[in-house]
Amino acid sequence: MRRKPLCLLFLFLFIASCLTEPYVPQDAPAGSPVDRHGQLKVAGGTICGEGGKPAALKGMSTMGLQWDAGIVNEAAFRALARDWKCDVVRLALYVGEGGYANKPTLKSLVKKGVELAIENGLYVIVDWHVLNPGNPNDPIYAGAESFFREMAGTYGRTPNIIYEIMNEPNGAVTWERDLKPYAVKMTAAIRSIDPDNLILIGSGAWSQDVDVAAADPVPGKNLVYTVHFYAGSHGPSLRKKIQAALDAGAPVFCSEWGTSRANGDGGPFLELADIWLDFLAEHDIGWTNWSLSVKNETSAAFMGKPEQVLVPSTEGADGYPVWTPERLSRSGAYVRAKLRGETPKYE
Ligand code: IDC
Repeated sequence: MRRKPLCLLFLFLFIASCLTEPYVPQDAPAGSPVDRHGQLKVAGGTICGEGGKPAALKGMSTMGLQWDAGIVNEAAFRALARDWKCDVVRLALYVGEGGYANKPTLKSLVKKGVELAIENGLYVIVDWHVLNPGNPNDPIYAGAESFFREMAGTYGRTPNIIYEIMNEPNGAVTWERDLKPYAVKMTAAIRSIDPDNLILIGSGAWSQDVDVAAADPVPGKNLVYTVHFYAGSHGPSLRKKIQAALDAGAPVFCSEWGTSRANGDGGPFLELADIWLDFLAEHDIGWTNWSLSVKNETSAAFMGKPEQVLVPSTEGADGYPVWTPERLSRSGAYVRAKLRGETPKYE
């Protein structure tokens, strides 16, 4: 008798999961990144578009959505697509530090971000922002599998979505014992629903141990290893690790980098950023820059009060929203120029 309520609960959960509506894919706007590259895949150790040509996607990452939620708005995504010429936006869903574990409603913000990206023909990285604590197997991250199952079930039929299963593992974790088993579990869960969209996989030491991961890869297709750098803190020795990963045949994507030091502040170190971006371009490695934020730190792309900045209100020449130059930090102006293929100002 006692079991009855439990059975009913399971029945209810089963029916509810069957009712999760998949998002109806729509045609990407003509000329948009998704229109041009189509369904991404890994070929010859590189991320490629549907036609088999390398697709080094570039774009911006949000700040932790629990802090700068306001950036997920229609005008901002239009400005990022049209004026900043982004190919991709990364949605940073912190789990700790007041993120998803405390605030499950952030999931609807992620969905809004994914849908705004789709409407603008952008790729979109759903980043499970493992940071504090540093082990993705920590109980605080217990919701990972159901989160990604839901994302894959809802958006897996679109070519836009890219799953990033762990931002930056760190501390006392090893690839073999902690990270690879987690990646095997998560990729299996996603692949049981979405057979082909890219899955980004972090590594130890804040996603710098890309060489370690590449030497003992996760089985499966369209799996990509992430590397993160901050121009004021990381240089030749990290590039050497990336080179080793590439030499081992692993595809690499830089899902987070900043013009600052690794703490998000200091600098900006724009000449050092140039060296990094040239290196990435040489190897067809795409990137998303940290971050779409108004926080008073060098890596933040904007300046001013959140309510002034996060929704760009000025109409661009062709009627589209843009951020006016005084809203951009030195980092923001530099990265926008790089995204547009222009020569940035360094002062
Ligand atoms: C930083 C933010 C900072 C915030 C901090 C909290 O810039 O405002 O107080 O997180 O954890 C990373 C992380 C990314 C960091 C960023 C800069 O992925 O979350 O953001 N960084 O420190 N790895 C290396 C640097």
